[in-house]
Amino acid sequence: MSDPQPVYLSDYQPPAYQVTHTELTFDLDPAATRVKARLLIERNENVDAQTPLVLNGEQLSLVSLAIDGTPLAEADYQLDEDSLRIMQVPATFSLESEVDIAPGANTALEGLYQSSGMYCTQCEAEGFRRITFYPDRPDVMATFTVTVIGDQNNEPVLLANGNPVDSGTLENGRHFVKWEDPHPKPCYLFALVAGDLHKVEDHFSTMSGRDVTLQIWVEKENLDKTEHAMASLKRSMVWDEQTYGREYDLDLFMIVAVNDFNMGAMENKGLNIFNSAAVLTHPNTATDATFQNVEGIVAHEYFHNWSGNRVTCRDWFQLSLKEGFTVFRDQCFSADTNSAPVKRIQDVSFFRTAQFAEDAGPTAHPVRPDHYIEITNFYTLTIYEKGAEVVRMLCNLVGWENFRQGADAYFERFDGQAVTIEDFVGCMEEASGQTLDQFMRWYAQAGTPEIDAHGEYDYVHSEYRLTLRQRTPATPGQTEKQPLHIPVRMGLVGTKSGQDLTLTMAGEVLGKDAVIHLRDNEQTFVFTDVAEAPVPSLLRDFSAPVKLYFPYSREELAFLLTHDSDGFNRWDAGQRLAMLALDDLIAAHRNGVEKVMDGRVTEAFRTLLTSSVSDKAVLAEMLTLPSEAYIAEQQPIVDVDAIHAAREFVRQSLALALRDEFVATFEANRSEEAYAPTSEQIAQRSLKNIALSYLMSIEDEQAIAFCQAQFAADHNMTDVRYALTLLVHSERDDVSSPALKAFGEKWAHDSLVMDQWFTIQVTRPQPDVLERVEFLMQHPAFSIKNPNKVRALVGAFTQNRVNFHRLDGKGYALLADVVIELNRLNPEIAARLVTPLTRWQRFDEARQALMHAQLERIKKEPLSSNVYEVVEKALA
Ligand code: B3K
Ligand code: ZN
Repeated sequence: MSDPQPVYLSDYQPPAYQVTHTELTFDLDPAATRVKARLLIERNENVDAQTPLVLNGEQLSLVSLAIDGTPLAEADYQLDEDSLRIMQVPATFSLESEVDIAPGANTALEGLYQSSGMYCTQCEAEGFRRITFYPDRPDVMATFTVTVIGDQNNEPVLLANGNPVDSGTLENGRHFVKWEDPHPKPCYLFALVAGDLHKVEDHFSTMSGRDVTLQIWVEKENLDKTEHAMASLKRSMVWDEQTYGREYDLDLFMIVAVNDFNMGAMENKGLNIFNSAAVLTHPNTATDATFQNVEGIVAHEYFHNWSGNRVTCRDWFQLSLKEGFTVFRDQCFSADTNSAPVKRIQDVSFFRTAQFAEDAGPTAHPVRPDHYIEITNFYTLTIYEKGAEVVRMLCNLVGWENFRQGADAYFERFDGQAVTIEDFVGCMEEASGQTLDQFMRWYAQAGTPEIDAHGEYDYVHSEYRLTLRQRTPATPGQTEKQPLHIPVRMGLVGTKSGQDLTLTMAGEVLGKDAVIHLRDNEQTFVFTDVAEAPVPSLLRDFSAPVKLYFPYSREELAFLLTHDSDGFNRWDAGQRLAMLALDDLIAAHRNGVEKVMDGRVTEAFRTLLTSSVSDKAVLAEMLTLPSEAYIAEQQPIVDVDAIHAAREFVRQSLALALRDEFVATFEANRSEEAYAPTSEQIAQRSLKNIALSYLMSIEDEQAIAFCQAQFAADHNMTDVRYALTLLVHSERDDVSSPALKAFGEKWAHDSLVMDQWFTIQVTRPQPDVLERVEFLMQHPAFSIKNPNKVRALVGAFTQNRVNFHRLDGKGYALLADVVIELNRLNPEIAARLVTPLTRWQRFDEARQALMHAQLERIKKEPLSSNVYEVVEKALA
């Protein structure tokens, strides 16, 4: 077997043939589903008549093949493992094919497969080629007519994209439904679902007064878990009309929940398919975080109807065209719907931890990659989240009015087309009159830019000189980096007044909050008429996805923590202050020196807890210390034990010093009110629970009693899960075990709750966790074939830093075992799961060797292209 080869963006060629209409008939059967396809095909202009027709096809068993009704002889075509080549075709013709596929044996969850007995599909990016022979590329867009035939008892519900146009009964207890989708679409947006499903139905009246039927299809026992998704869907529809002027375009919009799904959800035209974890909620089974996640994902998939479906990507290198833009849209929706500052803090906090790590590792790639082996490996934080940051910068650069005008032009001009990132940015250039050539480098250059900043106040001339220097570290395959256009939003906070000072540059008054543009490697910005010595507040609201270094003193950070007018930077000042203290403690731990708590952090926390920060959600974020993963990102060599010890020391010191304040905060925010996922309630619960977590870090009797009471009160899953986690993570087995057992017994029937039960126990800091993972992998509620279970148990374990990185290497070996098994069953999930091992270069020599050895062991296996690509990069 030869090694898989990369595909290059520079090799892009338009398709030689277009499919104008696609007719499919599925006769469902787990072992042999017969798929009949009739494709109306046209040769494109200027294509040589001798050009063969090449179709993709994998794992299909060909039954028959005909052109315009005439069967093809074997000599007329070539069939190999992944393609079908027909040597001679007319300029316009219909291609009829019949193939058999085996959805019951499909564990990769790509193409047509079965989940809990029902049939469903996942075609993005290249799954359609496992359904029928087809030009499986997004720049081939066709209208679809689909007939689904199934068993009346097992599959009473038969769904596909668009509108149902016919149905009826057939012989042998079979029946059919015929669907028509009038909007031309690429085949990655095709979907089919069949099974014993039940629906919740609602209606939406669009801005032009059309009635749209909304349906959420679930297994019967989940009918009471759909309310929040439905409400979120309706809010998304209103938001897209009001914010982007975009209306839904079919009479029916369906969401289906399936239990086995590789990702969160999929935006198939008119028939979104969701991982059940990303759509089902109930106050008793889902946490606040899940409620918010569901709202965001429902919105994201709905927004794709325009940013992705009506206007799609020319090729998969343009993936961020739809994903970055749509993440930006869903982030804005959630910010408008809930608390904007908290949404930004949470997004950036996650981004700086996870995307920065990706961008600094062996799989770093640009927002628009220029080559890939397996596109499935590129559904990454860089494509999604960094892509969204780039669109956000673009929006801020041109201003919302121009951005909206550019978006209107984009949707109108390219409706029904498959386009590129240049087409999108071009619309923004046109709308704003700005040239964005340098800005385009954000799409091409991988790695996180770093800005070194320093400032000087000149008392004599009342000037503040701010010097910014940028550099982007080399990334694999990209050693030379060019300067980027980095918008830095900033203010100067007067040290006497505590107020933002007016910014004047070259005689121009910019206001109290302004954006300066760093375009060169180094630039000095001179602010005049600065009446008092300022502390600069830089990169407000995280105005660019960069690392910004400024030599702040702890006093200056404490000052910004209370005085910065930018809520995001107030939070960030707190994080920076905590990081300085943590750095000292990590060093102390490593050197075996006694750890001493920095009193300035304690005082800052006291001020936060006692002054009335009005937004409780923001306060909860400010009281949250940087995560171990984030702290690790800041260290040259990651010392997992020192990081854990330092962070625990800070938590305990704060709890001891501010015990009364935490108790008061906890008690003041308890509530008997009926659960609702409102911003107010969520904020209050977060604040109460963060206080509780500090109290539990010292595990005194009162803290344990608080936790036990909250657990026993069983008021809602957010509070139950929080209390349970603290109890299970406690040192005391008499506290930990009974709660865990009670919860496991109570929720044995609920798969999504059992996922939480897995996660809670394998994220304990105590050293017995690895054995517990091995034990739980044999638990009846676990299945290696279900991605949610794998993530909840094995994925969660790899985030348990002290245990996964044990020095005997058993954590790494366990992960490698699972990756090797999943490589055969589900390559997409295997390739994602292996990520922590690919970061081996970040650790000490002993761990490096252990991780490297496991990667080598994986590499000896016959690998899927997915795992091959990741492991190959990690070992390069
Ligand atoms: N577009 C899908 C991605 C599915 C790809 C899986 N290989 C989800 C989303 O971004 O909405
Ligand atoms: Zn998406």
